[in-house]
Parts: sequence; C-alpha cells; structure tokens
Amino acid sequence: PFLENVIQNEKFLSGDYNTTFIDQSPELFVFPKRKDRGTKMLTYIGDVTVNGYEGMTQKKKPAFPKPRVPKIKHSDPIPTGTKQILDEKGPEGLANWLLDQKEVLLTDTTFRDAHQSLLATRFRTKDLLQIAEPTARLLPNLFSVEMWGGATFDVAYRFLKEDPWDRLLKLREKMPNVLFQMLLRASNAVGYKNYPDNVIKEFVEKSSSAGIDVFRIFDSLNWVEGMKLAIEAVRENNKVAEAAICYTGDILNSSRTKYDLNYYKNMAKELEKSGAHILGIKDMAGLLKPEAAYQLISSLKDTVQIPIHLHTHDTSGNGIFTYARAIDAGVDVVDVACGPMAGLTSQPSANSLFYALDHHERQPKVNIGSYEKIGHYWEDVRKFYHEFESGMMSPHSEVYEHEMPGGQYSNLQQQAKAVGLEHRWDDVKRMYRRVNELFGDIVKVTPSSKVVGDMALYMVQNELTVDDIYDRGETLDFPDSVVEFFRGDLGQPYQGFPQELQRIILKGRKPLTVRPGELMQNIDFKEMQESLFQKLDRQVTSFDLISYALYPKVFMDYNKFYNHYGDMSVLDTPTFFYGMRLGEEIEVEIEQGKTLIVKLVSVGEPQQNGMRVIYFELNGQPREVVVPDRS
Ligand code: BTN
Ligand code: 3PY
Ligand code: ZN
Repeated sequence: PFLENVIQNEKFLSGDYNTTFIDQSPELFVFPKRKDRGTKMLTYIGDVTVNGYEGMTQKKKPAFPKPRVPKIKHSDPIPTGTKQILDEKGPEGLANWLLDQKEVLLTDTTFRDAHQSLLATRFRTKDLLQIAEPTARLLPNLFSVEMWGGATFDVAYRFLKEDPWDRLLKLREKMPNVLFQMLLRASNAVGYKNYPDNVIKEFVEKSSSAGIDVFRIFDSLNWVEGMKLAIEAVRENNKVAEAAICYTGDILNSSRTKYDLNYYKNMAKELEKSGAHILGIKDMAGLLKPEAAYQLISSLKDTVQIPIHLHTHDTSGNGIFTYARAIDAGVDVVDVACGPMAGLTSQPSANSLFYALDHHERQPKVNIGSYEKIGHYWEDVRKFYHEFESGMMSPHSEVYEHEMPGGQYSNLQQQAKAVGLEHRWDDVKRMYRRVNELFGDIVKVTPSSKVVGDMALYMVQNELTVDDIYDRGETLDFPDSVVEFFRGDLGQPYQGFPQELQRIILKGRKPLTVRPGELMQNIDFKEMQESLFQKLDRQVTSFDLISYALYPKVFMDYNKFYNHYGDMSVLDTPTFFYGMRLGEEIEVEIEQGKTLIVKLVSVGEPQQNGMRVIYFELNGQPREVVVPDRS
C-alpha cells in the first residue's frame, strides 16, 4: 500500500523527487498483499513488453505454432516402471535388476541436460509439465528421466523466476513410474562452491522427499574425498547413489598421460568402495572417442561389480559411435535426449541410437513411434527458446581442443555476451584451452569449468596472455572464483596445483589442503528459519530454507520479484519472454479453474520521468499499469 501511494504520487511520477532510497531498501518491496494478482501480472507483462527480457535481443514477439502434444488417455492406468522396482527392491535390488537386463537401458535427459546444453537451461516448468504425462505413458521402459539438478536449480530462480522445487513436485505427480534422476555436484550441491556438511545432507533429504530417486554425484576435480558425504547421504535416504567419474583428456593419447586408464580404474574402485550403487562415467564435454569408450568400459566392467551408466555429449558428432562401442563393451545404461533436443552440445539422439542398434541384441526396448511423437512436441516448444540457441550449426570437433563441457557452452556464451565479449567468442574458446594448460590440465566440469571460463573471460577482456599472468600476476585482481579455486575451496586437483601460479594468485595467503566442509560451520537451520520468516513475512517452507542456504541473494531476489509481480510461471513462454503484441489477447490460468483473459490495448509514450502507462483489458475491464522504460 505504501509503495502504491509512492509510485502514484505526483512528485514521484514527475521525477523531481529523490527516491533512490527505494532502490536501496529492498524491504520496502516486501508487501505481500500490495496489489491484486491481476495488476501484478499486468505489470510484468507491461514491463517485458516495453523493456524485453534479459538476454534477449529481439523485442518483437514472433508468432509460434501451437505445440503438438501427443494424445493420451488420462483415464488409463499409467504403466509401471523402474520407480516401482526401486520402491520394491531398494537401491541394491535395482542395481542387480539392471545387471540382469540384456538390452541397454536409456536415461532421457531432455528435461535437464539437453536444454541446459542447447538453450542455456532456459526451459520453463510449464513447457516441461505438458509433456510429462505423455512421456510417462509412452516411454515407461526408460531407466530414468534426468529432470533436475545441475544448473536448473539456479537458473530457475535467477532467470525464469520460478521455484525449482515446484518443478520437481509437479513433474513427479505427472510421472509416477519412471525413476527421477538429478545431477548433484557433491559438496557443491547445485551451486558453485562447497557448502557445510549439514547443507548437503539436508539438500539430499529434501530432494529425496520431493521425488528424486537417482543422484548422479560427481566432484568437479574427481576428488573422491569430496564425494563421500553426498554418497552417504543418498544411501541414508535409501535412494540410488550413482557416483560418477568425470572423463577428461584421452586415455589412448600417449602424449597425454595424466588421466590414463589406470587413473579411471582406481577411481572406479574407490567409488565402489565408498558405497556407489551405480558407477557413472560422466563425459561432460564429449571427449570419449569410440575406441577409448570400448576399452574404458571393458576394463571398468572387469574392475567393478556395480552397473555402469555412461553419459556423453554429442558435440563432436561422434556420440552414437561412442555409445555403440560402449554397448558392445557391456555398458548398462546410456544417456540420450529426445531427437529434436539431441545432438551437438546435447546428448546423442535416443531415436538415432535406437535405429543404429537395429538387429543388435542389445537394442533398447522403447517404442520408437512414441519417441517420434514426443519429439514433435519438443521440436515445437524449442522454438520458443530460439534466442538462447548457441548458433552451433554442425558437429563441432573443436571440442577436442577446448574441452568445454556441453552444459557450459551455451551458458558461457551468455556470460560472454553479458560482458560485451560476444564478438570474441572464438578468442574465449582458445583462451579456455590455454587456461586449462595454465592450471595444470584439470578436470573441467561445474564448478571447476566455471573457474576456467571466468579466467578465460577475464584474460580476453583485459587482453592478458599466459606470460602476463606470470610476469604481472602480483598486481592483477583475479576473479573471485579463481582465487577460491587456488585456495582449495573446491577441493584438491589430481596431482595438486601448479605451485608457482598458486603462489601468484593467492598473493601469499595459505591454501587449504583438507576437505573444505571440515572447516565450515554447520548452518543453524532453526535460526535461519526465524530470520527468513522476518525477511519474507510469510511462512517459510523447508524447501525455502535449503534454497536460501544455497543461494541467499538469488533466493531473495526471486522473492522480491515474486512480491512485485506474483507467480509468473503461469504465463505461456512467448508472453513470459516477449510480453504481448498490441491488440493481442491471451488466457492465463492463474490457478486450477481460474483463468484471466488479458488484452493489450495500447502502450503510452514515455513520460518525462521515464515511465509509461500501459492499457490493458482484464476480463473485459479496462486496467492500466505504469512501468519504467529502461531504454
Ligand atoms: C523500477 O525500476 O521499478 C523503478 C524505477 C523508477 C525510477 C523512478 S523515475 C521517477 C522516480 N524518481 C526517482 O528518483 N526514481 C523514480
Ligand atoms: C552441471 O553441473 O550443471 C553439469 O551439467 C556438469 O556437466
Ligand atoms: Zn552433461
């Protein structure tokens, strides 16, 4: 109410009154019942219509065809699947069941890694939800659906202004039969740094209770010490601990011996000993070439008893060949994406793999016709996100040089764009490789890959060479993530840090050599709950708490947005990104059975104070809102 009055005040509107304190006092914006839902929503639509959406260059709303949703009979019972096997037999039983299958099994990553890798993680819950039930009904033989974790958590709050927990809960409701899998960055949870031990435990417990069955756990430096706590936490919740080795380098390249076959065999044994139910091979950049895949999987099958799950990215175009060889070597499960969301930096295509294995005794048991139908939906909806496409048009064998993870490619490109380096993308990729060499050839996967990316952007932006780092490093102000990495905050790289460089970057400070979690204070969740209750002025759920513990600022910004505009996950995606066209009418279901009809009537000229009045009709009644013009 206060704010309402302020922004309608003449002096305020005329712009000759200093209200900068408003921007500096976020608490002023915490007025839960300030405006009705309709007005808040119109304010968002008006704002995005005038100012566009962050990261989008095109402002004019394109016309999109209506997505083709496969027809299903909602009244039929949903076929049972692997979720029921886990519930009946427990994680060990599920692992044994997996070993008994002759066919190769599939994990479908379309709901997570595919769009993380192709579209900077921007897929919205609304668009995932529409295809969830058809997927459950038409593809009940999948091993799992990877639909959470990695960057989806952060991006949901930060850019999509939606609650990632809500996504998980709603999808689970629609897909009760197939295992839900998530990517967990071990001690970094779904963030970019180590968290206290009790945050990791709490996160795993809450994710399990909200619907995650299989946790693919990896450490960004392949440091097993950093993974044990997460593995243990998953086991305690009676869920499946898939402990993963990140694959880097090339085991068959005799001039690159740091990560050789023995390195992987040793790590596999350690993970099995640490309680993994499944061994994951996480080839995040798509560097595992076909012959290497055959040799790696064959040796690992002889090394461990647990099933092996292989993940790759099709960046080079060799993904199907790699899988075919891995399947001959006995891999149990492979990660694929639905055809129209596959290939390039995403996973290899499920559809292509199916056909590639025609007349092969291990051809997966999926209904290819169903996959094609589901693909029509993804093909149509992908168009909503075309502004986030990386521009990569064909297989990109350069990946063997820069080794950038598929899940990072389109995201780092957005980061480069944000700092004005869009036109220097080739330089950024070249620098990425040099930074890896400078750092001693490390495993590059979130968050270590982000450190390499941040350093590459920093060097390109400041026109720095590797020599400059050694010559003038003492005077340079390195990105925070780089300093933290060299301090040991992400754990210890295999064979240690390059000492001279570490000394330069730390400027005399002493690095950690133990597990960072050992030194961190546990979070007092009870105390946090109270302080968050004060800040939010509403009931705090246990999901809110864990999100706040992981991402305090991102979470508070999301809440600020939510108070200002309401729940914008209800908008259709074109409207969310582009707002509305003059004269356009849309329907918005703000809750089940409650639909608003919104028509954009006209957009006023900018006033002297930089504000515009936007005229709508809401359910046939005239309504106007005032929004800033930031152009
Ligand atoms: C927003 O971005 O949501 C609000 C920005 C509005 C700035 C206005 S212009 C008139 C008034 N005077 C100020 O000093 N700030 C506000
Ligand atoms: C992530 O951690 O988000 C990844 O996808 C790593 O490959
Ligand atoms: Zn991946």
